Amino acid sequence: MDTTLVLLKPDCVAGRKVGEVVKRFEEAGFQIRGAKMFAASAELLKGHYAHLIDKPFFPELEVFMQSTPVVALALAGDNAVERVRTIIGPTDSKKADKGTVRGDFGVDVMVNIVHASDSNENAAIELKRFFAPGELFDYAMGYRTKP
Ligand code: DAT
Ligand code: MG
Repeated sequence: MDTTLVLLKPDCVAGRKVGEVVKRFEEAGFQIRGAKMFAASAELLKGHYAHLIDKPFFPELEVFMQSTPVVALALAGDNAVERVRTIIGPTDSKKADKGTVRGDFGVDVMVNIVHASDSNENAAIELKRFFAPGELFDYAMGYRTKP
């Protein structure tokens, strides 16, 4: 079991797709270990998008990412990084297949509904960036649930 970091971006929140996107992850078998809504600070975004700071689109990305609060999720499952990236589809929503999150709900390369970690190494870094240790849960699942 691995854990990956997902961010539901402002177009997801403003477009009221949070439930639909979380539903897809849960139906794929992922367990939520952490969830929180917050306003992304400029400092946080500079860390999260450090590899993009010099790109011409970075100022616009920063404005977009601060246009509503965002929702961070820590999702656990087998091969979580790769499987979550498959569920969301490629970065450019216009190139994403129907049936993927970005293909169904994204607009373009920036307005693309969701972020997900791209490696286990980055997942560990990003989980630390968005969740304090006490905000990530490991819990038993022994209680009966409806199948
Ligand atoms: P991904 O989110 O699929 O991991 P990435 O790490 O290459 O993609 O880029 C991070 C985010 O930066 C992406 O979700 C949206 C934004 N972005 C990337 N390329 C862009 C571009 N050409 N124009 C505008 N925003 C872009
Ligand atoms: Mg990325």
